[in-house]
Amino acid sequence: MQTKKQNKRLLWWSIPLIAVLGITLYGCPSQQNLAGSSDAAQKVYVAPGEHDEFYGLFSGGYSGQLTTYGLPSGRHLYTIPVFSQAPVSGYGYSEETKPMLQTTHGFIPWDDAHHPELSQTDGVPDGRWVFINANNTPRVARIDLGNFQTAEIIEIPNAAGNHASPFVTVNTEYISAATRFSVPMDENTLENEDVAISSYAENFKGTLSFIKIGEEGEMSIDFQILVPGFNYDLSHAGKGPSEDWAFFTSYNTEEAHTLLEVNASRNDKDFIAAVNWRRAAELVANGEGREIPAEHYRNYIDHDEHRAKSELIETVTVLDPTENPGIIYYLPTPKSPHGVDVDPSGRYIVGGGKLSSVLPVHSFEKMIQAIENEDFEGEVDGIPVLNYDSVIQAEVENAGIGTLHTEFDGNGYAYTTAFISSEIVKWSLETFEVVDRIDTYYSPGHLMIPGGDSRQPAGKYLVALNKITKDRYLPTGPELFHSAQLIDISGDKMELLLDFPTDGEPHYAQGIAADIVKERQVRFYPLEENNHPDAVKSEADTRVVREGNEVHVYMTTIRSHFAPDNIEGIQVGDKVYFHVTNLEQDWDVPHGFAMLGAQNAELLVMPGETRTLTWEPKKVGVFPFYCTDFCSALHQEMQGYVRVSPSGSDVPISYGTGD
Ligand code: RUQ
Ligand code: CUA
Repeated sequence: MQTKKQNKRLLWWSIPLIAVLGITLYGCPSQQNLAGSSDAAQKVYVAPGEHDEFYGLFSGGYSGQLTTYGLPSGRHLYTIPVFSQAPVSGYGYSEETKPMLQTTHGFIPWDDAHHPELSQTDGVPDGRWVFINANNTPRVARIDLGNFQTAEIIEIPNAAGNHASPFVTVNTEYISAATRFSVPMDENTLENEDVAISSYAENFKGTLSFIKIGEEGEMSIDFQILVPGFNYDLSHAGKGPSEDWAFFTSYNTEEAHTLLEVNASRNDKDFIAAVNWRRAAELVANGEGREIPAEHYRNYIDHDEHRAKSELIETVTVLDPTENPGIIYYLPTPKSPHGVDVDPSGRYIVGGGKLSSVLPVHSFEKMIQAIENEDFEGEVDGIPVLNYDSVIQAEVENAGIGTLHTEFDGNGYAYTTAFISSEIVKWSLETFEVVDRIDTYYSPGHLMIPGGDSRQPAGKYLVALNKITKDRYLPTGPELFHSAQLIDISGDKMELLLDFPTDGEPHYAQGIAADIVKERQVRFYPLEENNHPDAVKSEADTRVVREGNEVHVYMTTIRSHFAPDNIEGIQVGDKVYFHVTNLEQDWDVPHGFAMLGAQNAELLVMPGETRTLTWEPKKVGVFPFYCTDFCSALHQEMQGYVRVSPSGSDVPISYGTGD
């Protein structure tokens, strides 16, 4: 009953696991589709013209974007460009959006985005913003759910591989963001250093960052906590009784620097770091901590000018736990834990026991007791390690192999993904016993229940986000989209309803009732509020201006023409800026702009907005431009020409429409 795919998985993960734990595989799903009682189709059917009940916000993984689906239908609604350039809209290509991708490493057109996280009020998703991390060049983005656009990106200094990120505290006071990779850090400045990699154990350190969120969502790094040179994997803030705390999994407490697959799997237990963020924040507010140089960019949309701006911030404040006891404790957790999830009551902290035969559940109450009793089994770099037996509430048995992530239904049950045994396991938060399991196709990473990491889950659907697709859909060559599987969790038995391909690699996702988000949608931008310095508000103001070898074309669009549509006097060697303002004041009427030979992408200009495309003509001739978005019956007529003369030519600048 073992399939090819499972053999592949056996090769790369199960062998060390089995060697270590001496367990055998069980619960392999068969290849056949078990979906569906006869009413599965009924349950996911959203009639034409009807809307879905939930928005699903899925990370794009290595696409660097965030994708939006309707649930339960699985309809792909929209892709939000975040960390990667998006030729489809000109995001990251237009002059207005390029600053969003600015970093201290220069302009970065790509990243690996893992974990979307909705803003919360009182521990419940509120539909204002969704945050998402960039793993590769550490950053966190904030997306405004009023217009589904990236509003801000902040870079995280003293970090490498921003994976345990971005998880919100109950009132979105902070977002946590921990480094995945530790890196060498100068003792005083924390600057990355030129040292031998073999000096890992002495020189490498990690940081846990806390990003403060302002009233309007503005992000700033309030402080970083210096931690030992482990790998930090995931995070979640507490809620209810535990709301002042945030929890981070770590692995590689062995501090290995090569062949981690083996060398970081030696210790029986690694740690969940429990951080009292409230206390740390108070310390920082009272002047504790050290301000050190740490250049990082904050890029944000200037809402007045409708364009992104970059600001370089020069320092951060760092807290050293050895000088500030009481801000961090370690909960020993078997064995290279991955996810860390806090149940809706805030009482239990579940570690994803990636290489463990049991799923460990810590008790927050016991943790506080142990801290008060100084019930420590040791310390690491001045951080107390709590006694495992004193803090553990339960070890869930038989929870599958390769358990990664857990979400909750709000009805007393938890659901955990098991990567190796390819299943989702439902267990009780009262008895800590498994009550149901369902096969997934195949190898789930994260799972998502709308609100499932909050105080108020909507325990109706669960989405499994699977890493391996194989035979699920029509084959598309060597690469297949990852799959999402929608499971009904409203009854005693989980039931597979639907299976749909996703874009990129949807690590994590968030879901929210559609009503919360859909009422707040921007339909167009009022022209009179467009204070972009290069905007033109009427065709009468359109013009072409030469400034040395720069030429600025101030252009408008309205169904179905450009003004101006014929431009002469451009020369090879010029740098031409097309500042295109879309005069439409109506929902869903963008115009596009594409110029033959432009070495970037199109512009897609929303009603009332201004976008700028830069073009450096290389050849003499007459070149067309046109609208790329089918905007009216006469869309094909929406075009124009630019005449390019040799450098130094005496053809004067001239332009016009309709003569
Ligand atoms: S991680 S499953 Cu960022 Cu678990 Cu992907
Ligand atoms: Cu404007 Cu097509």
